[in-house]
Order: sequence, then C-alpha cells, then structure tokens
Amino acid sequence: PYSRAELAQKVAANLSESRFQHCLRVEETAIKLAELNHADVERAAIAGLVHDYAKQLPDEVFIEAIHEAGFDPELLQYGNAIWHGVVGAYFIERDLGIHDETILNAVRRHTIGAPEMTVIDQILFVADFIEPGRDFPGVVQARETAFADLAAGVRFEILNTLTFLIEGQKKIYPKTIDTYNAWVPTQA
Ligand code: DGI
Ligand code: FE
Ligand code: FE
Ligand code: FE
Repeated sequence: PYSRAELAQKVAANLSESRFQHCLRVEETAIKLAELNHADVERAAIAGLVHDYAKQLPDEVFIEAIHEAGFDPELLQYGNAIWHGVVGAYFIERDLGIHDETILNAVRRHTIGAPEMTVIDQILFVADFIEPGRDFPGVVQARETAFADLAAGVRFEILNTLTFLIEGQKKIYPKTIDTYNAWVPTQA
C-alpha cells in the first residue's frame, strides 16, 4: 500500500491547492473525531485525506465509469456533487490502491450519507462539514454539536444540507432523502 505521504502526493496532483488543503483539514478533523469516539484513527485519517480525490475529474470520465463499471444509470441524472463520492470511490480504489471497504464506504457516503452509517462513515461525513476552513451560517453550532455527540452532528448536518438544497431548488438524489428520513428525529 501507498504511504500517507504517497497518498497525499497523489491527491495533491489531482486537485487545486485549495481543494487539497480542504482534504488536509478534513484529515485532521477526522483524526480528532476518531480520538473522541474511540474509533480507528488510521482509517479515519486516510478517508479524510482522500475523500475528494475525484472532485475535479471531468464529467465525461464519470459518465464513462457509470456506463462501464456497473453503476446505477440513475446517477446520470445527477452531477459531480453526487458522483465524486459515490463513483469517486471507484477511482480511489483504482488509482490509490485503497481496497479497505470501511474507507471506501465512508467516501461513497460522504456527500449523501446513508440510513445506516458506521462510525467511520459518520466521522468523515461530519469532518467534511465542520473542518476549520468551513464558513456558513450555523457552522459554529455544527462544530459544537458534532464534538459533543457524533450522531447528533450527523443529524444536524443532514437537516441543514436538505434545507439548503431545497432553498436553492436543487435536485435531491433519492438516497439523500433516504438518509434524511432515517436520521430526522422520530415523529409523534
Ligand atoms: O465535496 P465537498 O464540497 O467538500 O462537500 P460534499 O461532498 O459533502 O458536498 C458536495 C455538494 O453536494 C454540497 O454542495 C452539497 C451537495 N449535495 C448533497 N446532497 C445532494 C447534493 N446536491 C444535490 N444536487 N443533490 C443532493 O441530493
Ligand atoms: Fe466531497
Ligand atoms: Fe459533506
Ligand atoms: Fe470535502
């Protein structure tokens, strides 16, 4: 397997400087969350470092992979926002030689979440949202919530993201709605 330094170099080669710096901050934040939650720090760190590896690949590359590698054709209705995680894991496995399904699943779920999320899934999902470079209304509360209670951080993020997508009249990927329905507080 590639060392951490080799992975960092490969990720950097595929991303703008600012996007790479985001990946480093997600790596650091994922390490903190893993320590707080007695989770696998090594896996959390690698997931953070590589999670946006595919973010700047051209659409045609994703479209070809969706056709050739047996992905759900429904994905073609969406775009890079959804593809870079769900399909990005395929490029991470191929190019970075990461075959660990715990890491790959965390990457697959880092944008859309999932009804059932492992601790590493939750750590990456939340670290991406609260890393110190993020600045949006509610980020302070998102950080406080996530550092106090990881699952509460996931719930806070899903409620915020769905609200933001609907306010912007964005198309919602059905699995994002499944995530929302599974994590939204129980109704009376
Ligand atoms: O890659 P990052 O910018 O670090 O963050 P991300 O991968 O969590 O999210 C990328 C974008 O995807 C973000 O603006 C929110 C958006 N997104 C999440 N779920 C959906 C979505 N966009 C659409 N259109 N539909 C979704 O269901
Ligand atoms: Fe992302
Ligand atoms: Fe995210
Ligand atoms: Fe990210």
